[in-house]
Amino acid sequence: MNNLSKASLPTPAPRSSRPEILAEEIIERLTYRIGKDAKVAKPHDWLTATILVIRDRIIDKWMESTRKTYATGAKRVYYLSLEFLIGRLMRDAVSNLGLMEEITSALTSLGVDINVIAGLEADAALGNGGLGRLAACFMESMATVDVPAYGYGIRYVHGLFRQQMADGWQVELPETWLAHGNPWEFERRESAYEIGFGGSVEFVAGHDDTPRYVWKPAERVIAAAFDTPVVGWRGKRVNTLRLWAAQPIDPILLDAFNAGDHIGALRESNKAESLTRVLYPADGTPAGQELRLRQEFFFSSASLQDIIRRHLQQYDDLTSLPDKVAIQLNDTHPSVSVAELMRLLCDVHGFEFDTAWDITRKTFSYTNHTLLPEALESWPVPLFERLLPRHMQIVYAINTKVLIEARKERDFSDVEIRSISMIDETGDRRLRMGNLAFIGSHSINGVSALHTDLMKTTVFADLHKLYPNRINNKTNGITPRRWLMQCNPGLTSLIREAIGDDFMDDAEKLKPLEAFAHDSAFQQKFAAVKRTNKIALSNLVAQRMGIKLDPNAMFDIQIKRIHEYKRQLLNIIETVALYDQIRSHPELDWQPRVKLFAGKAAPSYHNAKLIIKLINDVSRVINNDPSVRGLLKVVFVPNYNVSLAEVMVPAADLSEQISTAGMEASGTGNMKFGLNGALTIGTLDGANVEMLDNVGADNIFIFGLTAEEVANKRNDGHNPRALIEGSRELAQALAAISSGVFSPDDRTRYTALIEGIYAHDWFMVAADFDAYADEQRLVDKVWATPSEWQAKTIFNTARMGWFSSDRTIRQYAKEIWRAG
Ligand code: B1H
Repeated sequence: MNNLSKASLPTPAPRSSRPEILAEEIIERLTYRIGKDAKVAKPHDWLTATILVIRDRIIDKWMESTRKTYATGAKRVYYLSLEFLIGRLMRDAVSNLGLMEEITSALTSLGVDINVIAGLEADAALGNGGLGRLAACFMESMATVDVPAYGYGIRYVHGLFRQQMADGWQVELPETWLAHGNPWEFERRESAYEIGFGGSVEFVAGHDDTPRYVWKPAERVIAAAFDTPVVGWRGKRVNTLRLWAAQPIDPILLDAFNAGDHIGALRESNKAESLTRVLYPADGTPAGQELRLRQEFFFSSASLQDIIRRHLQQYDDLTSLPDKVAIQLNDTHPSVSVAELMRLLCDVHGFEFDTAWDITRKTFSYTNHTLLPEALESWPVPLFERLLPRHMQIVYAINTKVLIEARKERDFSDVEIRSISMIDETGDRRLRMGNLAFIGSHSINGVSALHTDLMKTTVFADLHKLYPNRINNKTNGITPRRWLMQCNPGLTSLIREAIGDDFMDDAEKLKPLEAFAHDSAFQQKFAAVKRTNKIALSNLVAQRMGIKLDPNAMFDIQIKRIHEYKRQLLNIIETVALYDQIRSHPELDWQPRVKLFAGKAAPSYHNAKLIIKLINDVSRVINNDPSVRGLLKVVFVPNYNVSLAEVMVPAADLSEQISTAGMEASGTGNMKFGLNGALTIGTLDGANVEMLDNVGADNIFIFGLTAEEVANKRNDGHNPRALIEGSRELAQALAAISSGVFSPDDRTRYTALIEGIYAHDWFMVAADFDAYADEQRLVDKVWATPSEWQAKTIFNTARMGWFSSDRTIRQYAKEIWRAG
């Protein structure tokens, strides 16, 4: 078709937002797309039909956004992440389009309750925890602040496992978010790329005699694109989340099939598809298996091929890549991209090594999310070389360049050279993905001020010395649309009544709420909203677990992945100590509390799973002990996910952010709670430090060792046994747990876990116990004076606006991407 006839194509009429029209369209989709008569349609059919109608409203803006990026020649940002923890999308899309009232009334006119169908939408759990949820918040904020951006990831058929409890133990079940289809996505059959693995590298003399290397992979699969539109606030811009699915080159080997080998005929096909079948549930401890490296390369290569194709289509020349493209690596998971871009530039597009290297470094930037040594990815060199022989060569070539520069020009010592090398030689040779990402990027950022400082003095100390201008900080944020406006409509209305709507476009405009902190009428309204949210959570707990909660009690919540450094163990030990005190001093004025926990443990993480069992064991004993008189309850809510967080966060009075200082890179749950008016009890770790700066020392409960003190203690020797013997409450709680008071069916179940605290206390549970317990009693004291508690609560909501991911994204755009 020529352009003339294209220009005269009819354009679709703009979509109406009148409820009558919306209702008509929902019926139309139900009938003609889903093939269901409204009279017999199931709730799921209504959900799909409604999403299809909403999707149409998004498409117009989507195309408009794409056209604008082309027309203005704007720089595009590509966010490469192995995880996008999206959750449900319907409420997000409707609310960002400003159609909540219209859609609700359209559905009501059809006899459908929007809350019922919204609750049926599958939770897209293509991520483990904070890192994946951050990527999802960033996608929404990039659309909101009008940055032309694409998210690239994997379309896992099975997201993070469903967690069930069997006798208090975690059991993992497969998650099937695509079971009812996915009405949000568009399969782009035209955007498919070949991805190779294995094989060999051949050397060919180019036409002008320059050496050329050609990778001849032994295996190949197809990467097929699935696009989901991401709508920004007020529908300003719609960006694309492009997820790759692996497909076989030959769907079936017909010869084998016809010869009677029906299984063998599908072997290749199954193997290809298994590549993107499941998300690794590692979180913090890298999976380390070949399939994971294959996933990393698969999505990196597909994304880069797509980026290059789009760039060449518009600009014709890859020299301008860094001016028009910024690629952000979300942790090291996509860092093989550095070598893959080098390969594409040199081997496919004919660039000289040095020119390609210059383009590469100017294009990439890398975000580090953890300092835990066991969490830093590295691959055995033989594995990497077998799977990606050409990339291995490129890595060695880059390493040579960097090490020679360090040695010859900068006179680095052997020790320093060893630590900047991409090859770790301390044991079996391994490729350090963090060093590859660092060396291949012009910007390396941490995710909180403290974490960034620690990066400079720990893992990346020597690389920082070599490249002193590259490390910078971008403190994490959360989207206030999902984490205030959508999850807490009651609080949102109350704030609008008090200070107007400005905060809805700029979360830092929550500040004027400060003026109401001591206003007792406003305090009461604020408390009433919290109470309503607590009742909603109580109903959920009653329905799912049959446990009755008192909404007048303090809801003290710790929700996050189960990890020793996050110290759910400290929380539950303190709970046991409190239980002992309540029973021995019934005459004291105890404040009723509900301790709520939720979170998943990596399936292979023994101690994390044991901690879940311990929480459930303690819960059973305390909840059934009449001498507690309802003053204390302990609840572990199963299957924590984004949707559950949306109910728990607005219902919290107290937020537990108690990681061992220096170990939580940022945390983002801490921000969600603060924004919704929970008070934080926490250590000086991650973004808690900046929360303290923002909300003020009077409005947060900080306790425990600092990161520096933890490091000193670990270096100088820490004697937990002596410490425990000096702390009566701690010693008794530990003895009770260790001796089987909570596990009469297996009295030694927790002996080894507790012995770890006596023996080395790596996570400083004993070291911080007294400070934590004392701080908890201070929390009780403040809680006992509701006007005091309420004032602090309001200050938290008023002062958390800085933690909007819009602020974070603006900083990335200005200081790293130079885009938007
Ligand atoms: C964070 C991870 C992570 N840091 C490895 N690192 C993974 C590491 O599957 N893996 O191999 C998965 C995830 N996740 C978190 O990132 C930090 O612990 C949080 O403190 C931080 O808030 C979050 C977002 O920056």
